[in-house]
Amino acid sequence: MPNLYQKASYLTSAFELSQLVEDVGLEIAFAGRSNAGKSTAINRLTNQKNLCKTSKTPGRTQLINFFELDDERRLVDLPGYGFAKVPKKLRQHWNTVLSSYLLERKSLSCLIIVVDIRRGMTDMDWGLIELMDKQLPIHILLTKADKLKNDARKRTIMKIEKELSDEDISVSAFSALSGLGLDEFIDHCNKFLEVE
Ligand SMILES: Nc1nc2c(ncn2[C@@H]2O[C@H](COP(=O)(O)OP(=O)(O)OP(=O)(O)O)[C@@H](O)[C@H]2O)c(=O)[nH]1
Ligand SMILES: [Mg+2]
Repeated sequence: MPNLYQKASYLTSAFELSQLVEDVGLEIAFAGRSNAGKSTAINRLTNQKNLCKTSKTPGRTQLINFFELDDERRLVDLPGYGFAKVPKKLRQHWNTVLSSYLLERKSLSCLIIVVDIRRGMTDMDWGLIELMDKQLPIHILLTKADKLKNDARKRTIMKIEKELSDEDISVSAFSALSGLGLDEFIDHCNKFLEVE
C-alpha cells in the first residue's frame, strides 16, 4: 500500500495570501534558496517524478504550491529566495507574502529549510531563522548529499550541527538522487504531521 506521501496530489497554488487554502489541519512547508532542491525533495518524498516542477535554472517555483496528502495534511512548496534575477517588485511581493504566511499560518507545524550541502547555510537562511524567532520547529535538510564523499559529508553535517547548536534546530542529510536520508526525513515529517 502506498504511504501517506505517495498519495500526494496537487491541490492549488497561491500568489496572494487570499488564495491560500483554508488554514485547518497540518502542513509542512519547504523553504530555501532558489535551486537548493526544495521541489526535487518533495518529489522524492512523494515518490512522484513530476508532482513539483523542478529545473536546472533557479527561480522555477513561482507560487506557493499546496499538495494534499489526506483531508487533514498537506505539503507546501515555496518559491526560493536569493535569486538575483528576480525583479525587485516581485521580490518585495514574496518577502511580504512569505513572511505573513510563515508567521501567521496556524496549520504550519514545521518549516523545512532546504540547504545545498556543498554551499552550507547562507545569510538568507540565517535571516529566515531569525525571522521565525523560534515560533515554529525548523528542520534543516542538507540536500544533494550525493555530491559529497562520505567523509566530507560527515564533516559538513557536524560543522552545520555545531553552527546551529544554540538554535534548537534539527539537521539531516538527504539526497533526492540516491535516497540517502529519506527514511529519517519521513520519520521527521510523520512526527510533525502527527502520523501514527
Ligand atoms: N545531485 C542532486 N541534484 C539535485 C538534488 N536535489 C535537487 N537537485 C537538482 O538541483 C536542481 C534544482 O532543483 P529544484 O528542486 O528545482 O530546486 P528548488 O529549490 O525547488 O528551486 P526553485 O524552485 O527555483 O526555488 C535541479 O537540477 C535538480 O535536479 C539531489 O539530491 N542530488
Ligand atoms: Mg522549486
